Amino acid sequence: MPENLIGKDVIAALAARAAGLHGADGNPRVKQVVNRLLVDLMVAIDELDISMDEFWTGIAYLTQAGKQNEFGLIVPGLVLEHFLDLRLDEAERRAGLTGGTARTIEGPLYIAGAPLSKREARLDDGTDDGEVLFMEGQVRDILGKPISGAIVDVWHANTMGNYSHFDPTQTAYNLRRRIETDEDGRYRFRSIMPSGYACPRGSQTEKLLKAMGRHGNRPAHVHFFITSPGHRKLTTQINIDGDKYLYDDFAFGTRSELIPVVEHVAEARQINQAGLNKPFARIRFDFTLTKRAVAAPTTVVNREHAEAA
Ligand code: MBD
Ligand code: FE
Repeated sequence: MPENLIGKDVIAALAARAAGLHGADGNPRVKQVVNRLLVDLMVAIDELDISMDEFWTGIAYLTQAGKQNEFGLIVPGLVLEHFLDLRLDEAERRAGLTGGTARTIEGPLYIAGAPLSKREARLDDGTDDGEVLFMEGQVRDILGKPISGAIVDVWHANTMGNYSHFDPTQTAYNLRRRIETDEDGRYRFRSIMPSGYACPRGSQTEKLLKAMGRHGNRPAHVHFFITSPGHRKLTTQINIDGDKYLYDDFAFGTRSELIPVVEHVAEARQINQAGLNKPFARIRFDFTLTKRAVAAPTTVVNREHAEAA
């Protein structure tokens, strides 16, 4: 069939009717968004000459993706979560909000309610024989003043690239903690070096990426939410330097400001001092929060988050 079978005016009229634009009832914002998306979709179908089979293949794909709870994975894989970050970055820049630690995507694997402790925590349950990782730093405001009582909510994968809760073989809240900074704004934790995540074999996400000629791997990383009253919530990650996928992240989350130096400590005295009997890794990373501001869109995102049983 030839493309462009339907006039743009006809498409506009159909979308307006389907989105209820002619009535006063319903939610105006939903109507506005649905109308626009319908117009764009019908124009795409018409201009790309999308066949009935192609269309229904797409619907079957999305139906299965929903059943398997994969939209949270498809969104970053199709760069949309990073795109939302870029928009927020630009809105902040225009509002004159600068100087904070770079944000990057939350991803789909956060769960709420991790154990809370003061100043320090151990994240791993001791069952994963990965390289021991000590990470520490300070949370400060943009003037350099330490922020005490900030919450560092940290989560990461194990040496298989899997996250507790989503991986039923791990204990509840393994590699997930909330740490309250001390009087000097400091936090510190012991954990294990994570491995990069890979989209599940046979998943809808993997099928889509394959069809694009892409892979579904992320470099090793550690996620953070940093919160403090009076400051903007920061959602970010650090990436582990040297990872093969450092600049080839399927989720587009890597930012050059978020790749700290990883010290590999092999000196006997330091190993002893750390209470260990083998070499370990150390990362120092400070977070800078900007002040809460009315001029910029909020950084608090209301997303559905599971909680461990
Ligand atoms: C992850 O661990 C992640 O951080 C993202 C963004 C997507 C999939 C898995
Ligand atoms: Fe992750």
